[in-house]
Amino acid sequence: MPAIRYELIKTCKQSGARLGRIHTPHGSFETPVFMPVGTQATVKGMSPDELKEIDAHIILSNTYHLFLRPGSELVRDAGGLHGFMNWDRSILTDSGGFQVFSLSDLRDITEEGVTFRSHIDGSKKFMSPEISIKTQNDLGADIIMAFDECAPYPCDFDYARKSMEMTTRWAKRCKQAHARPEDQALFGIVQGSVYPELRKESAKQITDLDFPGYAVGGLSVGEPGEVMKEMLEITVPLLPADKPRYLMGVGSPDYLIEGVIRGIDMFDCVLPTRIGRNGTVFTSSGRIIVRDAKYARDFSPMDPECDCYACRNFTRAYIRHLFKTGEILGLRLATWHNLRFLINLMSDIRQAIREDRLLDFRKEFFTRFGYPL
Ligand code: PRF
Ligand code: ZN
Repeated sequence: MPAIRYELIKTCKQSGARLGRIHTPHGSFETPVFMPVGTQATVKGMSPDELKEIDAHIILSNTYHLFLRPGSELVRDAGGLHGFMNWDRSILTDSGGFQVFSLSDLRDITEEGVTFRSHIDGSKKFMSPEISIKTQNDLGADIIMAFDECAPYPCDFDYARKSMEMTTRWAKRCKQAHARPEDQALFGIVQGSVYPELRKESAKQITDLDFPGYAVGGLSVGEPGEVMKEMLEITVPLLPADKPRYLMGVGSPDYLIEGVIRGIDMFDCVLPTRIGRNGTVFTSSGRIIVRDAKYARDFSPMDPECDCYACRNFTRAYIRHLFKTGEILGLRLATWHNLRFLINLMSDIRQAIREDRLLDFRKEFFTRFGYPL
């Protein structure tokens, strides 16, 4: 038995977007889905019960961070990530193939793997496809990711080609090293930077390896939005229709919608939690900085149209006060609301797919939110 099953429920007649359902050993959820990020085995500021209250069904955690601290054997002995953090729904772990490039310094990349310095204490560490998979087997997430190289942007063609080809060889090694295929689904990752022919070649090489799901990596790393959309249009049609497709590191409302329209089923991003902690929140008419002086006497909720605990119970004026006084509850409420906002958005997107009107939905949402059409 494979670890997960993807069920394609329908495609939107207006946009081609997919409505589906993923079944994992820890439950099932509808797609397109947004996965809140819990880097350190916790979604910052949110308890597992609170995550359930906002209807989160799958969260993401990071191999890189847990490998450095507390170490994967400790997590394994605590009952895996599920037991350690007391989250009994689905989990996906990223492989470290992005964080090792974005967070650590003094990286030395070879065919064997990556030598880097820990961002915590500066000590020298080594990560390879085999070590990433062993670590992810210990962590025990339902979905695990191949160890890839996310090429920087910009990046010349020659570097991007060599990097993409090495990512394919690493993906093969990941598949070989995977010790729990029956209860953990290993996803392959397409790379190729912003070069159409490399994207196509990568999609071919990675799908030839036959993974139970595929991610599009290497995007949302600083390239123009038009380029990201073009890369999705080239890549996604080359991925098999009977497997889930995951766009890594995307979570702004406009790109969630654009990604879904181009056939993506899964997303993750630190954006809602990160901006929430510094006092920026999504509303149905765009982002606001609730810390701003102009909200000092605003006794309306963060978003009058939102059904979350924070919006049902507290005002902008109060939440601003919590931020100004450095109270913990401020970041918690802003985080709570931002996550609920994106989870509601995905639910609205799924409803629009059901009713074959996702392009109309995009137009309405962009107009209300203040994005250019
Ligand atoms: N690879 C991995 N994780 C990622 C990315 C990637 O390319 C990205 C790129 N946006 C985010 N997270 N393994
Ligand atoms: Zn809210």
